[in-house]
Parts: sequence; structure tokens; C-alpha cells
Amino acid sequence: MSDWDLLLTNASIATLGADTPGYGEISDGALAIAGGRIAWVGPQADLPSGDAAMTRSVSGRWLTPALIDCHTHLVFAGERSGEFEQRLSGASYEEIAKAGGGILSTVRATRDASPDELFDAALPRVQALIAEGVATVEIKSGYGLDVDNELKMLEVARRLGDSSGVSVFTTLLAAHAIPPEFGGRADDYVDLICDKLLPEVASRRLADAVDAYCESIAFGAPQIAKLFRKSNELGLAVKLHADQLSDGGGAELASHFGALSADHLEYTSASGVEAMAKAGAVAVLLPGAFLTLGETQRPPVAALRSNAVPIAVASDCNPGTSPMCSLRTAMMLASRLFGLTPLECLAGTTREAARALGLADDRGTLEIGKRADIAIWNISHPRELSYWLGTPQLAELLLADTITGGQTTRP
Ligand code: DI6
Ligand code: FE
Repeated sequence: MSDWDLLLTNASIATLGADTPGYGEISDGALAIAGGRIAWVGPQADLPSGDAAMTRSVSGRWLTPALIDCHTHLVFAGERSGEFEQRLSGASYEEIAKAGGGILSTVRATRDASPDELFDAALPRVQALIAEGVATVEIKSGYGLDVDNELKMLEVARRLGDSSGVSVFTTLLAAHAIPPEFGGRADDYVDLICDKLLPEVASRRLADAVDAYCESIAFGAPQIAKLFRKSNELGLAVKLHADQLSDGGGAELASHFGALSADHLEYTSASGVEAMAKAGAVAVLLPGAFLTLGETQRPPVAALRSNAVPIAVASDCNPGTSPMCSLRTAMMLASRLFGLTPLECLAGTTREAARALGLADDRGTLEIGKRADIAIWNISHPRELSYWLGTPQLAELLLADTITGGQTTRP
């Protein structure tokens, strides 16, 4: 038995370690992996003695934690380019939603699609993320809006993880829109979610968390409070689409229920940011939706920083507001549109994205004990990852499961 399954040498390393300043840069570094976990990392000159089943030089390339996309809606059928055209001619997202388009148009297409059709449509989206270094993807339901179709979406999401090799974490977003058959009866729909869908999802362990859309065109605070209370009772983590189009007190609401994250946040107030800081909720910023909607109100980045709220960045891949299957693009947009530094963007798609999924102890940095999902890059500095647009720079994505033959433990 060797001490290590794999030893990488001659590496430039950005550990993104929480207690290290900046990128946590190590030049002339080495990294050892055992049982799918990082067993040692540091300057090669300090490498302790040990033998490795395999040793590979990465020829000076950069290693970072594999990227994590912590907010996607990438399981869906159809597309909504017609609505994009309508918005370019002046229609608003809310107007289109109120006229029965928007999310409900994707609901119709998704209900009509078989599980295989949904899977086949979504797999290339997952593969596009993998091709740019993503090893962990969160996928939400929310285009089924009834028991069978929400379960169908979650099952397809789980299957995507099983067949693509990356870790998929699923989120029940049944409270995304009011389904047409519940028109004018949103409370009854919330009851259906709480009484039927949530218990079934929890007992079948089909979702890792519960999300909701807090907005005047979707659900209000009392409805979401009921849903979150039930989720907490069932031991499911919560997170919230908060303050995207207006300040609906979403950041405060999410914080009150101990949410892992509050996402979007363009209209979040100072008190919302303070509530998040107290609750330890991650701010997930979604520049793809900001860009696609032609939004001008930016999330309160300065307040998030001064209150030390952790900031993550995600693709929000969805057919309505963020038709973008690229986390690298989200990083570049987050720096240009929101003023995040390239370091914040990389931390936001590794360490802080892991935190947003409740996985801070498990992955997202290159530190001893962390899951060995590692991206190897053809770059000369990690800031480049938030600079190029649409430029392939991934040399290799090393997955813990590939090294262990699928035996890496999952939290
Ligand atoms: N906010 C978003 O940006 C997505 N969901 C949400 O609550 C949009 C989903 C869609 O328009 O299909
Ligand atoms: Fe979203």
C-alpha cells in the first residue's frame, strides 16, 4: 500500500485557503492525494517522505480547486428567445410573466417532456460546465410545479450527476411560480408543497435543499415562511431567490430561517445585508440574469464587503433570465458589471460557492482533508480566470471519484 494514490509535482498552486491571504499562492508546489482527499499540499521542497502509486509532473501549470456552480436551473425543456426579443422591444420580465409567459412557458414545455428528453437536453449544459473546470453543480427544480413533475426534474438532475461524473446537489424550487391550475390560490399550492411534495422529497432524499422565489410576481414572505418552517422541520437546508426585481425583504427572511444563501440581491437594503452577516448567509451574485434583463441596479457589493458577508458567483443557467451555461463567463461579468475583483470571483466559484452549498468543510479549497476535485489550467496567473471570455484554458479536470473509482465519501 502506497501512502498516496497520486502525487502532483512542479505545480503552481492557488489553494484559496480561508486563512491564507489572496489566492494562497504556492510556487514550485506539490500536492498529494489519498482516498480522494488532499493528503498534503505545500512547497515541493518541504514534501514529507512518502511513496505514491503514481507521480505526475504538471510542468509548472496552475492548480486551483475545481469550480463550483452553486445556482443553476439547467434542467428544462424548450427555450424563450421570443421573450428576449419582446424585452428588447421594451416589455418587462414582470409583464411577460403576468401574461402567462415567463417561467410558466418553460413549465408547459417541461411538463410535456419525458425524463429522457429532459436528460438529453440538460446533459450538454452540464458538459459545457465540466469543460471549463466545474466539478460540483447545484441544480434546481421549479419548472414542474406539481408533485410528479417536480420529482421528475429532481430525478433527472440526480441522473445527470451519476452519468457525467461530477457532483450534483439538488434543490427543490417548487415555490418558483404559481402553477396555472392554482391561479388565485397560491396558499393552496404552498400547502400542497408542504403537505405532500416536501415530505416525499425528504423521505426519498431527492433534494439537498429547498429554495423559493420571493417576489411580487411569485411568493410572499408569509408563504415562504411556512415553506421554510416545514423544510427546517424535515431537516432540509433553505436558500432564497431574494430581492431580484424589488426589495421584498428577502435577505432578512432568508437570514431569519438560517438560509445557506440569499441569491440575486440587486435590491437588498442595508438592513438585509446586516441580517445576512449575522446569520452567516452567503450572497450568491448572478450577473448573467443582471445582464440578460438589462438590469441597472447592482447588488450592494460594498455593503456585503464591509459586513464580511461571503460572496459567491454562479451562472443561474436558465432559459428566461440567464441563458448562459458558463461559469467562467459569470466570473468575468461579475468583475466587469459588479466590480468584484478577480480574486473575489475565483473565491466565489470555489470556497464561497462550497459554503453556499453547505460544503465548506468538504471542498472548495486545496487544503489537507478536502475533496480532491482539482482544475489544472494553462494560465500564467489565476486572475486570468476572470479576464478571458469564451477562451478554453482548462488543461485537465481531476476528479476525486476518478482517482478512487467512485469511492470518495459524500457529505
Ligand atoms: N429568478 C431568475 O432569475 C430565474 N428564476 C428566478 O426566480 C428565472 C427563471 C425563468 O425565468 O425561467
Ligand atoms: Fe435562479
